[in-house]
Amino acid sequence: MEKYLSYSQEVLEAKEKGLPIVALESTIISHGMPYPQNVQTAREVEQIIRDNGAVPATIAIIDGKIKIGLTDEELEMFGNADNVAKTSRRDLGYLLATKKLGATTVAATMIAAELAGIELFVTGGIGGVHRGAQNTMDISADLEELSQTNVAVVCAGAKSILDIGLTLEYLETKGVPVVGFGTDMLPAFYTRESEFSVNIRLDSAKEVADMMRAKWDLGLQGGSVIANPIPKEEAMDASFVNGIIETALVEAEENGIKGKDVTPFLLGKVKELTEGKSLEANIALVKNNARVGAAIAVELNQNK
Ligand code: PSU
Ligand code: MN
Repeated sequence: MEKYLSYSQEVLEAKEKGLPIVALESTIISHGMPYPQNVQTAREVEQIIRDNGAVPATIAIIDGKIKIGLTDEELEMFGNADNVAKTSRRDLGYLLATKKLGATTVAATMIAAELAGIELFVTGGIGGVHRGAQNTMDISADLEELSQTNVAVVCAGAKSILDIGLTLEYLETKGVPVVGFGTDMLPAFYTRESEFSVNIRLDSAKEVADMMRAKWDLGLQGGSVIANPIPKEEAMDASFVNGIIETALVEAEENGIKGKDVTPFLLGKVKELTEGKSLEANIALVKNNARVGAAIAVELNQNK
């Protein structure tokens, strides 16, 4: 793997010392948030992870290597450059071979984290089954990855640009545990609740780590969705944000947006139509996930 993996100094030292490590994705930086809030958030999230006893490893594809841990200049580059490819499972080989810049999605970050021996990954939102997927077949590769790659993913639930019910059905079929962290209801990213309940509720980092360890000890492949609700003060009004999402979906349809461009288009539209309120919520929930994720990584390091 040395041919393809390259660690930052900080992550390398953490590995040598056996410290808990938290993986972070780079698509959220390059395609999920605008500049400069993307870079600032990425830095703050890394610091929150350090402050909570773990070591951050932001993952991206640079110059034929999967980088595990980015320098400050690299973070800046990913936040600012326009030649960065959104990278999922299918793209990894191509981008490494051609030495292009790639920002890793949840799926690709999970693959990289597993290769690097990292068991926990923090992000904002995962991809899922899109509304209308009965016809479009637009189902994120993130869901397949969750079923086969051994990394626990902390997120703020599934957002209603997706069909949340079908996303849960898909995860159930694939045997992926969906955990409500301190909640009985699946959070819907911008809001603390959706109309869907989870069937596993856990209230502490240790309980999550013990669940993952038992699953992996049994040899059951795959990760889990640890759904952590956005903090109360930052949550958006459900009918307001859902109305805006409906508008964004219509615009995506009218503009013929397809494939990997769908999710970034919808996120951008929602940000525009909420006049930035969705971006504030997004930043707050990622930071909140970083706190919870670091705590779980610490526990996973103890029950190895
Ligand atoms: N949801 C968000 N922000 C994001 C993404 C999803 O709230 O940045 C990104 C993640 O990288 C996720 C990807 O893995 O979008 C899913 O893309 P797709 O739906 O094309 O699989
Ligand atoms: Mn898709």
